[in-house]
This record gives sequence, structure tokens and C-alpha cells, in this order.
Amino acid sequence: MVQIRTYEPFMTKARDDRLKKVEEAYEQFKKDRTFHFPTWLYGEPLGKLFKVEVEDCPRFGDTAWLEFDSARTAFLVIDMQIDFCGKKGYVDVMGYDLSLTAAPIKPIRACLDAIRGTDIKVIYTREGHLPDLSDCPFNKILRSKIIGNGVGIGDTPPGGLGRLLIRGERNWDIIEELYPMPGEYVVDKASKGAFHQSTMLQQLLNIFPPPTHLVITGITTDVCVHTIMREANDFGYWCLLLKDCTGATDYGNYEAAIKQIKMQGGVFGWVSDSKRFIEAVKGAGLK
Ligand code: C5J
Repeated sequence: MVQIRTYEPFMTKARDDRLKKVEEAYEQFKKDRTFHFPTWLYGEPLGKLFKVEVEDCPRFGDTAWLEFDSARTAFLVIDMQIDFCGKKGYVDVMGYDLSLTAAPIKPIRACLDAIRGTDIKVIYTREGHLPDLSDCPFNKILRSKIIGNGVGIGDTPPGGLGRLLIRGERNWDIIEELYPMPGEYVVDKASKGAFHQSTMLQQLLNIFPPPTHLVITGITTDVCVHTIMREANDFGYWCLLLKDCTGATDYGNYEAAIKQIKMQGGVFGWVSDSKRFIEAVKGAGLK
């Protein structure tokens, strides 16, 4: 008889090694309710370790902690552009309440003030298309034109700052209050996610040391933030969303998006807020 599964013993060894690490981390979690930074996987910490309290983990009403190595942490600020939270931008033209998408500006700013000058990396994203729209799906443009009553992606609204969601236009850029500082990263994407039509993955891999843990902020919770968090989670990044540092065009969607993350013990990662994150960073004495 032909032996076709000769690779099985190798797989068994790898599986047993991996499950042993899971067992150890599980036993540790039962003692201190902490998802420790896995040094066996990434190596010894290169910065300082800090722990952020996370909510409703593993079940609603429970509390746990997620541990970070500051040198391997990236703080993501997603799409805080005039187009998504400012007057005469894309979201404004669609008729949504700007106070919902502008709500995270102050908490994000407070986090940035706490981490600038530490070894935590800051990465911004911007959603936008090439001026000739060659990177924008036809159906995306059409739908935007219909919801915008004739003013869609690539058009300039009456009295507007420029063409909606087009790279280089003033409305496409990041708002003044959160403008990137020299040395911070900016990733342009022609998509809701950031791991497909952008250089995000390559840029993350080119940072030394490469980030393993992502703190996620920005807008909108149910669209770009969720898509990016889901993508990053699938790549194995440890993702923490700060719930007051995000907002959606609809409050119900915001709440549902946060709840979805917490399901199944944290199906896309963990949820905390700016206060608990800043407390943890300050407590670790990173500056
Ligand atoms: C949307 C985004 N909502 N940044 N983009 O179209 O979430």
C-alpha cells in the first residue's frame, strides 16, 4: 500500500509544540487574567511592557488585561480626514451628522500627546483615489453619486474644498487637529481595508522592530476601522480598539461594531478606551 501521509509525524510535532504554548498561556491567564506578550513567539521585549485593561473579555461583564511591548506597538489613526469628519467633505455631502465622526478627535489627540516621544510608532491611513479615478470601482462612484444627490466621489460640492475622496485635495487630507508629525507613517489606500490596495503590510514589516500589537483608532467604526481590524487580526496582529477614539455615521452601527469585536472571547481583538490606554502608557514611564 502506498503511504501518502508521510508528513503527518512532522505536523504532529509542530502541533504539540504550539498547543504546549497555548496551554501555558491559558494557565497563566487563569492566574492573572492577562494576555501576556509572547516572548517565545516574538523574542524578549525591546521596549517596556505595559498592560491595558480590556472590557467584556472573555465574556460580557468580565475584565482582562492585554500586555504590550512598547517597541513593538503601533498606534493606528484611521482616515481622520476632512472627507469623513469635516464640513463639505464626503460624509457631510451624504448628509450624516458630523458630530458622530468628529467625536473621537479629542480622545485621539490625548493618546497622541501621551505616546509621542515614546517608542510607540504612529501610523495614519487616508482613504482616497487617483485623480483619474482609475483605482476606484465603478459601483463605488455610482453609489456615492446617488446618495450625494448628484455629488459623488470625484465631484466638488458647491462651495466645497475640492473633489471628494481624491488624493491631493484639501478635503482628502488629515484634519489639522491630528495632523501627522515628522517621522510618523502615512499609508494611502484606495479601499476600506488597508492590507490590499495599499502599502500597509510592507510598511509594517519594514519598521524595526516590526509591530506585533496594534492600537486602533479613527473613523468610521463600522466601515474602515472594522475592515482594517478584521484584516490585521487575520494576519495575526494583536488588535486593541479604543472605543472613544472611533465613531460611525450611525450611532447604532457604532455600538454594534464594538459588540461584534467582543463576541467569541474577542473575535477580532480587544476593546478598551483612551483613559485606560493613557493610564497604562503613563504608568510604564515610557518618556
Ligand atoms: C467610509 C471609512 N465610511 N473611512 N470610509 O466610507 O470608514
